[in-house]
Amino acid sequence: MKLIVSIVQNQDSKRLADQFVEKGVRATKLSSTGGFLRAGNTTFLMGVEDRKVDDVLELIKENCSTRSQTMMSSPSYDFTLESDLTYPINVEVGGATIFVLPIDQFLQF
Ligand code: 2BA
Repeated sequence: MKLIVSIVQNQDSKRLADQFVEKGVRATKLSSTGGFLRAGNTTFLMGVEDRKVDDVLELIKENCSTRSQTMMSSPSYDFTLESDLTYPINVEVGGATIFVLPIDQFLQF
């Protein structure tokens, strides 16, 4: 059995959660925040039998899109002439960031 941790954009999370229910994939949905953009995203935790891991990864791939997001550059504090100027930068946010981990034990009481 594996633990799949999948960080997805909020825009994709409802559709993905619906797909998990429809396909019988058990998942826990957590509200999370990206460390870089400081914007909300969604983290799914899934305990998945080894033989189903590829199917779940495919399901995530099909339901999550890469998007471009604009953020303002951090203000500079070096007091040069341009110091107060911030400017927009485009950041490509992936459809899903996924970790697949081995599980030692899976228990339910
Ligand atoms: P954020 O940390 O908010 O990052 C959003 C996007 O900003 C990233 O998209 C990446 O394109 C860019 N980015 C992140 N850190 C950067 C940096 N130091 N310099 C320049 N650009 C940077 P993704 O890579 O698709 O990541 C989407 C979200 O997945 C991340 O949101 C974070 O919540 C999570 N994530 C990505 N890689 C991770 C990792 N190695 N460990 C834990 N969480 C991760």
